[in-house]
Amino acid sequence: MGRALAVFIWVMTILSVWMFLDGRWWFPKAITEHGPAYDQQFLLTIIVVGIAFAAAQIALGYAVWRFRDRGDGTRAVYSHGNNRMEILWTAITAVIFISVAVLGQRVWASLHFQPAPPNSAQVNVLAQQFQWNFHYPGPDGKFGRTDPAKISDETLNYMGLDKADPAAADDSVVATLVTQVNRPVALKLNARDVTHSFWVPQLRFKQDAVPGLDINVHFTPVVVGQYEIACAELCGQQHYKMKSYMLVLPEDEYRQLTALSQDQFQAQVSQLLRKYPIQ
Ligand SMILES: [Cu+2]
Repeated sequence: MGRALAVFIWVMTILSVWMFLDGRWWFPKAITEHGPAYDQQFLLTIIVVGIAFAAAQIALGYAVWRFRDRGDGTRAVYSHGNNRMEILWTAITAVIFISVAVLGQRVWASLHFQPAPPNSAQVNVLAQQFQWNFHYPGPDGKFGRTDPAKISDETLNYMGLDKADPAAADDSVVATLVTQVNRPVALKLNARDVTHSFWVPQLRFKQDAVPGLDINVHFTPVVVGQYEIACAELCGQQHYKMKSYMLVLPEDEYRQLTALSQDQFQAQVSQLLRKYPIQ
């Protein structure tokens, strides 16, 4: 029995490691400027914990095999451990994991602690149960005033845009995030009701949208296409339906689109969503 258990542990270990090495169930391709840095950091982490995992499981299988019940009635010997060994391997583990964390923090900070580049396209995002609203400033480049009191789902004014403000006249609010390839985009995320989380797997980050908080995040998409946006925070009964799309467009298509006013903008977005297959 002991031998069978040891072999089972070793086989499971080999299968688990193989699942990662095979690459069949890996992430979708990263499509941002900082994506490769994230992937590199992730790879380093998984190699370190993978080695620790494999070593621990092989040792566990060995202990099960070596100290199995041999049916000869020998009594077990109890050990109270070895303090020197305990201190040594705790210290080694701490050094490895703190180093990985410090390295990872550098990659994370390059996205979250740096302000968006000055040529960024600004998009204001308001999440609600259960949809994403993306607000574009229109050809004048100025966002119209918004007022929570003016929010009305019946009149499709999801952002609470104040129509009395002249800057609001050319604004568009749609359910699709539109970006331009190789141009940084700055999102200002907020939420109307509960906490949601903006997530496009290809962007390699998730960011919470919290009611009453303006959270800024920026990235530079580098591959044209259509990508799925999910809400990564369990936000209510229909959380699973809170799905949208992100378009990364070539410069000419992007310029053409952002010069349009709301109705045409919406129509053009629908057309582009049909044009680009979901990646
Ligand atoms: Cu949500």
